[in-house]
Amino acid sequence: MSNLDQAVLIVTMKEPVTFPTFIDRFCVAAEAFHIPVAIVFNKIDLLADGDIDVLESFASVYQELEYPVIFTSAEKELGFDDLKDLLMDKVSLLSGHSGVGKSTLINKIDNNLSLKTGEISTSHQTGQHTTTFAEMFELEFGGYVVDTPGIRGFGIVDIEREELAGYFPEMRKHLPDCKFYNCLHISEPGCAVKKAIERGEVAETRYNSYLNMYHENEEQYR
Ligand SMILES: Nc1nc2c(ncn2[C@@H]2O[C@H](COP(=O)(O)OP(=O)(O)OP(=O)(O)O)[C@@H](O)[C@H]2O)c(=O)[nH]1
Ligand SMILES: [Mg+2]
Ligand SMILES: [Zn+2]
Repeated sequence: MSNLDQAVLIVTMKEPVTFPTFIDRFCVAAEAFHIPVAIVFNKIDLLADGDIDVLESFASVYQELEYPVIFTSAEKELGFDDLKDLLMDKVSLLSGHSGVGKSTLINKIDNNLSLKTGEISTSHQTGQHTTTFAEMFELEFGGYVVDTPGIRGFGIVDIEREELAGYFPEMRKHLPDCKFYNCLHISEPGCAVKKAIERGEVAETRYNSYLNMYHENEEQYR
């Protein structure tokens, strides 16, 4: 087996909902392991025009971070050229919550494959954990994908509080400018990360994810 070239996170705004914090946790974990991340927004057929605008502005945060971002609908077969370009001749791990359409996307971009897929539960609008173990498949157009079971949530990521901001690339570049070398970017004076947020160079949603992970780690140390 070859090494992994990239981790492709499949996310959906609806059925099921993928929250920004989840995306950022995934990005941080991948940064920690030095695995390149790409983000696929699937099920765009479920979105009304207004939702598409919201999605595009949300997705631009990740595009600015230079993560490849693509938009797909497995249902309507949209964005497949971009998806094939992303996966071609690479070894990719496909990841994301249950029900976002990981297995369906693989089936649809390679007609030789017929992985098991499952309906979304109508009561909870979530997937039903159809894929139960990770498995690698060769793609007819070149490359390999690893289909994986849906991630329920991340446990505590094993990163020291002092190092956490370093795994957010847009925060990382401001760290040398914080007044205190041990700044945690919470309420310290002269914090360069906070200033970057005010200038719009660090997205609020990303900083919220930082805080969320920071506080979770803090509880762990108590
Ligand atoms: N409307 C719509 N439905 C989709 C799309 N992609 C997948 N689905 C549906 O979503 C449901 C779940 O798809 P799966 O491919 O089983 O999802 P999964 O991510 O592999 O889920 P797990 O194996 O449980 O982790 C199925 O009913 C698919 O038909 C899409 O782009 N649009
Ligand atoms: Mg699956
Ligand atoms: Zn700071």
